[in-house]
Amino acid sequence: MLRALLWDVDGTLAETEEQGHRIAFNEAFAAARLPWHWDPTVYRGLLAITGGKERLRAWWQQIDPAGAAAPGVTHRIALLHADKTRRYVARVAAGRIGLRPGVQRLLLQARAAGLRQAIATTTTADNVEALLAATLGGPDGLSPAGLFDCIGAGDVVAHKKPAPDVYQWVLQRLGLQADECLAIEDSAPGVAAALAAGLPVLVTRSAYTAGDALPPVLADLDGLGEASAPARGCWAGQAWQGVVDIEQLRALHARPPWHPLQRGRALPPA
Ligand code: XBP
Ligand code: MG
Repeated sequence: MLRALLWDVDGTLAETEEQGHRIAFNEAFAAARLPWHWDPTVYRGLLAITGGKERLRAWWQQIDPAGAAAPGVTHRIALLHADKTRRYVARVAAGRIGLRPGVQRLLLQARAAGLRQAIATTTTADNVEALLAATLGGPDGLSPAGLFDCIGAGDVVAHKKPAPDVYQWVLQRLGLQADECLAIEDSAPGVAAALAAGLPVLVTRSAYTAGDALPPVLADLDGLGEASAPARGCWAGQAWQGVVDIEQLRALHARPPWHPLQRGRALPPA
């Protein structure tokens, strides 16, 4: 039985990578007088490394292995990343990043249907709070605390996605088994983390992951869809187009066995 939706953040709730993180990294590089710039092509490659501090270290090692091994690098990365986080939070707080189509609708439907909801992300907790406050909060808005039972973010676990740790951390706090939940993800590291935690997965591909090779999952779509712009993709092994709602998610999740589908053997039509 489906009891909870576990949401990824970057790329899933919002197109934060291109509209927020990449720009904030580049602004932090300029402010630190570093001759670094991550254009979209470079950044796409760097997204294989999850976590901003980890991404910075990998980049440093790539372009300057000796410098990256020097004393004090961890501290410099921490300072650079803290500045990047401040800049990202400011962009989000200024309303420059909105939720992806269908996200707010599905969050509200899930709450009305009595499903529990949680966040499982590699991004910094401050970034998540800023995004939720800017997009859902406000005088007439939703309280993120009222929507999410648990927020697993950033350094709450030692090993970020594709390790399953953040999903396991969230499952433990929710007191739920993996097969009582559905993870909503957009990227290869995120899908790998969710599958490694034993979760059924729905993918809503984002701008940076639209063409990526991903393992088979319950549904692999280009978004959640709205009536004016339905989502397209693969649903339970079949070509599909429509608007993702809670009843469909319950049916998808309840359709036994979903494990073979995620191992790549498509089920026959229902
Ligand atoms: C995606 C990420 C994040 C952000 C950067 O996370 O890899 O690391 O790119 O965030 P997810 P920080 O899709 O799991 O939300 O700089 O705060 O680490
Ligand atoms: Mg993501």
